[in-house]
Amino acid sequence: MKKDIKNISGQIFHQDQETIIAQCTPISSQGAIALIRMSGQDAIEIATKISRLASGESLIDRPTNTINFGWVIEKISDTCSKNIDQVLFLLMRAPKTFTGQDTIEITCHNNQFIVQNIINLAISYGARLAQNGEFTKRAFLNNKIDLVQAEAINELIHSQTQVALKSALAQLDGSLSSEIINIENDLIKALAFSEASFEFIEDENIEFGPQIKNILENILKNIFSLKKTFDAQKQIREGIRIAIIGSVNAGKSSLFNSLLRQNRAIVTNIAGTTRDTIEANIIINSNNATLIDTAGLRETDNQIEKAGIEKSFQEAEKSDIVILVFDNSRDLTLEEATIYQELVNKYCQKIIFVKNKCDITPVNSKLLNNLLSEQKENIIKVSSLENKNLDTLENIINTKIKDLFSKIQSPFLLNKRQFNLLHALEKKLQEILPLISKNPEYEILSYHLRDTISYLSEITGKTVDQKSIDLIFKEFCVGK
Ligand SMILES: Nc1nc2c(ncn2[C@@H]2O[C@H](COP(=O)(O)OP(=O)(O)O)[C@@H](O)[C@H]2O)c(=O)[nH]1
Ligand SMILES: [Mg+2]
Repeated sequence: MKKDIKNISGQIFHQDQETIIAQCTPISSQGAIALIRMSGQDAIEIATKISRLASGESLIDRPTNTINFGWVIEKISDTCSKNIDQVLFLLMRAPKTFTGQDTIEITCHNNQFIVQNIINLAISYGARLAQNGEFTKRAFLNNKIDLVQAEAINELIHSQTQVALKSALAQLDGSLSSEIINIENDLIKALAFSEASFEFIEDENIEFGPQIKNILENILKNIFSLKKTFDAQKQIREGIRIAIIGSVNAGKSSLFNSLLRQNRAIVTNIAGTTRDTIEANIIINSNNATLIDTAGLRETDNQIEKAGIEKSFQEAEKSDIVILVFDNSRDLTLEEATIYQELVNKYCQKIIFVKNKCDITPVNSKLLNNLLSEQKENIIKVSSLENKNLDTLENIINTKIKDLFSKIQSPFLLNKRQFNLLHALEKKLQEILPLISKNPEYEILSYHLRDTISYLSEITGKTVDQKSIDLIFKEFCVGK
């Protein structure tokens, strides 16, 4: 059953009225309670059929926004029923609900048999299982939230770092949306100037071009700074990557193990082959990070293997922080020095320079010292074997993480879709700017400005089409 609904800009969507149901809490054996959510036109009626309230009332007669204690029951005959679980029914009537529809939330005991029984019972009375993100999609279609906010809910669930969490919360509040609305208002202002100029076409003294140009240039500046945060933000949202790079035998794996042991909150260990990389999740300063141990530069037949070089550079590129490890007990070879120099030139900002094996008396390391001559403040001497100075190394890692975070301001962009749309808008504005010459053709200008406004509303979803909406919500988990 579908109903046509209009969104803010008058677009019509086919809204599903069917009653949907899903478990909202994670499906796991841990945790005392589980939450099941049901939304749609028959939600309250279905819940009434599968419920018996302790008060003796019927759920359907209860006022909105009430918590009702009782049982989920399965009717066996007209006179006989069996209890499935003792639960709380949260009853919320449309339109003041998350989805904008009648909603029932059932808090039951967290046992998969109980949860499944309740869901199956509701289905037997006409509900159906919700698809990924379907609750949020309904909230969007009912104008409860815009697309940026809907996407923020998804980000919130998947946030890997504190900063990502904060930013998703800010987006939920509509901070990016309001930024977009500001740009939109400016574009409308530019359009208004352009339209007004039709009327003063004969009047040589009135010139709107510079004003329009000014507005567009300011918008471009705005877009530029929004876009700039995207890369940093993306990596941080997914968690920081810290790669350990260096020659074979420098002590990378030992350092990897020592750092992991110090940070006991190891979640997983994803092992590749010894020739490949090993990754482990660690939590540094309540942020999720991935520590990567690389195979390193290996010399065979007096030549460093190409694969090792490529892999090291690839990892440096992908990572946010690089721990470049040198063996303090030997000098670099000429070939190594050249390769590391290239790495340093390319990724200097990311690198923490580590001289390992400082428990051994150092040799005269001319090439190594030469390479590090400009990094004096950035070099740290450690011993992975004796766990010497690892705390200092961790402090340096923490400072680097803080630096990365401080570069990001809220509101910032959340995903590739938003980034691409802003990029398209930027290109379009850059095309329009040259049109504003001494005597611009205001009709053409107006046409293009209208076009840019439509680009923009795609970010918040005001003009987005049904197919892209379906795609966006598919990324969500069931129950959201
Ligand atoms: N003396 C000393 N030996 C170390 C230290 N770190 C690693 N080693 C030794 O160096 C060798 C290579 O270490 P490994 O961690 O496998 O190096 P990788 O090839 O860079 O991963 C091993 O024999 C380690 O015991 C250190 O800080 N001091
Ligand atoms: Mg190793």
